[in-house]
Amino acid sequence: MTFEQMWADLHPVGRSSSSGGYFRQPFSSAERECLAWFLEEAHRRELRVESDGFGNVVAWWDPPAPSATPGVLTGSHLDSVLDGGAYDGPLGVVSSLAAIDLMRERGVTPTRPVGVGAFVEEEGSRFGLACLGSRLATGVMGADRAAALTDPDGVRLGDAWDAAGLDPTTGSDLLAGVGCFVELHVEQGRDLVERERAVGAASMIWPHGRYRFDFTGQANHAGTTRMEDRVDPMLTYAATALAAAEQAGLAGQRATFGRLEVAPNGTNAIPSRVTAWLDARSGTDEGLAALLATIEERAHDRAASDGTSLSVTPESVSGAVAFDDDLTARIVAGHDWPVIPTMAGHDAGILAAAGVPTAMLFVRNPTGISHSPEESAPMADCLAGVEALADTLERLAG
Ligand code: HGY
Ligand code: MN
Ligand code: MN
Repeated sequence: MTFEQMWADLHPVGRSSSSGGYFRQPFSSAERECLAWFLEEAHRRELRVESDGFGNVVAWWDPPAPSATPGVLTGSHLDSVLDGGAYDGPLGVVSSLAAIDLMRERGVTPTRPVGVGAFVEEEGSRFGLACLGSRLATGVMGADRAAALTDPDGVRLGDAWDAAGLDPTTGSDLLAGVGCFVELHVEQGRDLVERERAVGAASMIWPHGRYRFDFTGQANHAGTTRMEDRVDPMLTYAATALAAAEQAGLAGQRATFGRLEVAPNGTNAIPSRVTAWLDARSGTDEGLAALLATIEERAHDRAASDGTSLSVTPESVSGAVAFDDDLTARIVAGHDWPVIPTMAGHDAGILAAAGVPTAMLFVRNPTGISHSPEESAPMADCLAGVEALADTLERLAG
């Protein structure tokens, strides 16, 4: 099964016929189909499959004789954002399987286990918390807190686990035998394009967070309420979104309101409530804290003049992550792969923060577009990524 064949097999799964984007939310039929595909490919390669009570899976290629050295984990995730691209996540999983095939063709025998992982709900597109599977597997998030998370339809994660036949009380042992992690990912910017390189490695992940802004006002008639009599939370939200973009732009940071809920959501009514989620990112932890403080201050100022009220709740905040310098140096030695920062979050960041020596490889994305149906990577660059990953795994486990 070549990379191209595996890619073609996954291509239709969860793909919208109107946008061409992907809807592979955790525990949806599309995401379960991706997982079934993964298990089948693991089986075809006679890999030993381990799973945990949360939905994470690792397929191991074991050395012929048991090894005392902990394994090398690779892989990524199979879920997508809403209407996402084909590459964010699956590229790392498919490339990992193809890299094992390539190593076998090269006659490599592993001296320590090599695992291909698929972490569940990396995007937080259903239950709101990014890197949920890796947070649970590392223990930085407890199963009880996670079980209470709800999706936009009010379904609890605990019930979604039940429906998927998972038992979260069994916890996770998946990372017990992991000595290091290397995640391959499509690049989500144009750094490699500008450097004219097909493959790069990661230096660090920017600090980032998700914050819920609840704006409350007074529902009223859109026609009969004079403009000066309104208590309109939409205006407070709108001014906050503009202030966030302005502030992030001034400081070379990122601020995005990409999700909104409006009550009652009627064309001819002033809303009673607007809930908006801010995704904020910055090069330093202090920068992120300052960005959030400024946005909150501007939001409160505007709320005071609109007569609305506002509360801000952090839903997940991840500090700066520096990848393992020694591991990265070992991987890039002798190659022309630049080492670049990323502003995107990854399971690799969670494992790195939990003390697992971790590195990342990126594959060039010609437009830099990601979290969109337009996300892409040329086949030649994907195959260069497979080779880079096979070289890396061979160096670490050959
Ligand atoms: O949102 C992110 O940064 C990542 O792609 N999950
Ligand atoms: Mn993503
Ligand atoms: Mn990803």
